[in-house]
Amino acid sequence: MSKIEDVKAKVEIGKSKLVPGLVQEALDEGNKPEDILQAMVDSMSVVGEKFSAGEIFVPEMLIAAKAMSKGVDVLRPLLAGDGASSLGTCVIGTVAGDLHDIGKNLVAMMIESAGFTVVDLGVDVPADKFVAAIKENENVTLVACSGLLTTTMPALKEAVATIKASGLNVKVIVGGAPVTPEYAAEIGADAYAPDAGSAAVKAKEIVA
Ligand code: B1M
Repeated sequence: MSKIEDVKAKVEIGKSKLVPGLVQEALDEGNKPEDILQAMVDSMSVVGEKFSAGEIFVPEMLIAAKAMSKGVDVLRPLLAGDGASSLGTCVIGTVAGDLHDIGKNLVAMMIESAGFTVVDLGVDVPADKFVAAIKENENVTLVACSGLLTTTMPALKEAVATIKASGLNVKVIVGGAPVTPEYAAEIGADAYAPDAGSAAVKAKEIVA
């Protein structure tokens, strides 16, 4: 088994203590950080499929997510760029009722590397907390809202509507597995991105 396959296998079974060392070994073997990250994202897809099939349950999903987060910590300095910020501040969070944060954290990392200062509100963020954060922080140009559940898509809609209704001059980008470009347009977001890399590209475009 290659080191990268080993990382994938250990994330799937939630070996949090082993994953950081294996990620480092995969890097030392010359694997690209992007490829190691993709292997861990693939692990989470397998975990999701097993959950859907009733082969594993919430605790197993949770420990796999923890293992991936530990692996991402090792990659962060290699993926995050120099963080020189000139595009203003991005307020980011996962919408109300939704506790998924791995994708949101990757989006935050890539947006930061694109040149934004990032204020991360975490998960389960009510719509009015996004608005409060825009007011409380300096030079907020962008709000990024993540949603991973079909049941929290209405919360995404409410977040965008509340931010827009506030009249504050910010752009809003949305994304997450159940979100489509059509839904993003329908709820009045300024942009949609399917993954963290394209979220950073779109973020720069809409703020420019
Ligand atoms: Co949950 N979960 N989960 N879960 N979970 C999913 C999402 C699910 C698809 C699993 C499944 O059934 N196959 C399913 C949702 C089904 C649906 O709504 N259609 C699901 C469910 C049902 C649930 C619970 C309801 C289970 C239960 O309790 N019965 C529950 C809900 C809790 C809640 O939020 N209120 C729940 C709980 C959890 C855990 C807490 C145990 C854990 C999350 C831990 C954590 O995040 N710290 C968890 C996990 C780990 C998953 C899976 C397995 C993995 C998610 C993940 O991290 N993926 C997931 C299955 C799957 O995704 N295949 C699943 C890796 C990550 C890199 O991808 O988050 O998609 P993702 O992010 C991508 C893109 O979506 C995009 O870029 C990212 C990277 O490129 N993106 C953006 C994300 N945000 C963006 C924002 C943008 C742009 C792009 O702009 C702002």
